[in-house]
Amino acid sequence: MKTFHELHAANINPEALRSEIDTKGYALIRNLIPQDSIRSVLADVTRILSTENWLSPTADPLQRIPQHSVAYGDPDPVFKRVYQDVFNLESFHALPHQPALQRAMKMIVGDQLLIHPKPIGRLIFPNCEHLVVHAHQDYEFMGGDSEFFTVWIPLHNCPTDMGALRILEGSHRYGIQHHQRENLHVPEIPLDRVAGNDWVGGDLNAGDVLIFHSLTVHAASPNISQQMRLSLDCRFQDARRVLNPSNLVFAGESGKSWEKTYSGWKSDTLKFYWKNIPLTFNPSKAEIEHLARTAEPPSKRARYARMVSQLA
Ligand SMILES: O=C(O)CCC(=O)C(=O)O
Repeated sequence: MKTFHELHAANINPEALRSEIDTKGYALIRNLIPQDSIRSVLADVTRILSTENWLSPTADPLQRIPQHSVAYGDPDPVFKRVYQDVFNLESFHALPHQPALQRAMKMIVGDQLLIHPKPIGRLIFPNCEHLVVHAHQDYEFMGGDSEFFTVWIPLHNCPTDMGALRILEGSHRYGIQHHQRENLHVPEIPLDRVAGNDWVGGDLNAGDVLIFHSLTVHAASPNISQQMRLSLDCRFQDARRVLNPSNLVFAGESGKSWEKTYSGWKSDTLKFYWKNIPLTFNPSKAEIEHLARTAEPPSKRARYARMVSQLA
């Protein structure tokens, strides 16, 4: 695998960043986020994993050594419960708003930056082939306007063999690629059909960020180390571009809500921050209201009804 081309935080500027993403589909910025911001999220997440007995009691939780024979992943109900505690962390939501990251993202999308409010945390046990995320484009999952960007942030030094993300360079230039769903698995692009140049990868360290276009094909490397890989990925766009409103709400049946998420937070600053930004939705509120009355089967109507009530 070819090694990532890298930029250094001290030298970034809008032209360099945009040219990197236009030509390669990604930009790797080394040392962008201060170590203490990353470490506080890592400490909060590993505290939860430790309390849940996922981590070895004889090692420092920050080392992320799994308790013997424990390995969970989505959609296991135990995983979902613990993941919810991680998702509810105030520090987890604050990380995408970190000032140096916001500055870099404004260089790419402009001053009217919208930070999507639902970052995803990855709690990846080692040596679990079935939990490895395969090749896909984020646009397939997020919808809206394809001009959005994902930022992948490791919460610790993450060598390739600990499951770091890899990128198919130049793949954003081939438009929307065909995703296939095998059995009940998440849709993925079959490797014999994927369009792009070389796969690129390498070690990603605490403080580094890997930014890529919504159409850039990417995949996780298998975690063949002895430690869990913990990372966060979040999405950014120009607030004037359309947004799929499912990126703001909890449309599923889980009973998640922003009120529950916020219940233990100390500060109000980031609560519902997007409600103060004028946004254009696709599908629109009127279309979702219509779907809440007409969609088939009834489970879809219920899903749209939950969206309507949360967008009110
Ligand atoms: O971290 C992973 O395992 C997958 C991340 C990913 O697919 C993404 O950031 O879109």
